[in-house]
Parts: sequence; C-alpha cells; structure tokens
Amino acid sequence: MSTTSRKVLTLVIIRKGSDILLGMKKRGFGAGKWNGFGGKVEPGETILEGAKRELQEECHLTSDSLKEVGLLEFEFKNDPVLLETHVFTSNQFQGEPKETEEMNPQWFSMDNIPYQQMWLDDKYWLPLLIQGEQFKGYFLFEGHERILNYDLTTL
Ligand code: 6OG
Repeated sequence: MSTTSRKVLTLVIIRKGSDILLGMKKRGFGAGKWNGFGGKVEPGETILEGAKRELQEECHLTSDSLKEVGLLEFEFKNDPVLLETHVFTSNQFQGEPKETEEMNPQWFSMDNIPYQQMWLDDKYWLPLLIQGEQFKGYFLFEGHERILNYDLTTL
C-alpha cells in the first residue's frame, strides 16, 4: 500500500506502583475504548511537548519525566494516512486524574488490564512497556477490529 501522509501522534501510559492509568475515550477516534492519553502533535511543539500537553488536557495530570519507550506505526487498509505514534511512560506525575470531555480516567491493576475493550494492538506491546522494555512496531488494520499483519521488536 502506498502511504501518502504521516500523522505524528503521542500516547502516554502513566504507572503508579502496580497500577496503570487508562482513559475511556468518550468521543472521536477510538471512542468506546480504554487507551493511554495522547493525540496529534501540533506545529511548533516537540513530540514530548505534545505528549505533556495531551496528558494535561485529557486527564489534568502533569509530568516532567515522560520517557519515550516505543514507536508504533499504524495503517488501515485503504487509508493512505500512516499514524506514527510515539509512546511515553512515567511513574512520576503531579495531580489527580480528572474526567474531561475527551476521557474518563481510571486506574487498572497491571494484571487486570481491559484488553477486550482496547485497541487490538495493545495486548502485544503494553506487556513490553510494563516489563520496562523499549519497542518498535507496525500494525496493519482492516477496519478497527482486525489486524491483518504486524511486526513488533524490542530494542
Ligand atoms: P486523537 O485522534 O484523539 O488521537 N491511537 C492508538 N492507540 C492504540 N493503542 N492503538 C491504535 O491502533 C491507535 N491509533 C491511534 C494515538 C488518537 C489517539 O489514539 C492513539 C492517540 O493517542 C490503531 O487526537
């Protein structure tokens, strides 16, 4: 498939002890799924700045110690846009997660992650993040509920 454009996105997974913070996406792309916090990087900001901004906008947390641990490329069959998604994590943050118009945040125990209500790729790479690994991956979707092929490597 020929890709004609790339969108640069961020995805932030906050950890606290043995819990991780996910948000129920209330609207837009991925609505109805639990996911980390993130979105499009805006012109004039770095990818890290975009990650921090989205974390603040979507659940009111701030973190000065986000670490980039993964790079995921998503394509959808018959869609020329490739989503270049930079994955960050941290266990240091300020504030209490708060529901916003975009997301309803909730802590999940790492052994009780709601994979059934998440993007299908998450069950492949989220365990790597939890184990402290760095990773790079590519996923080709057909629609939102089927992966046609994928490739995932730890770095
Ligand atoms: P907005 O459209 O809300 O940004 N995202 C994905 N996350 C996972 N786990 N799997 C996918 O598989 C994803 N595709 C996109 C990146 C979209 C948010 O959703 C993430 C952004 O954080 C296809 O601005």
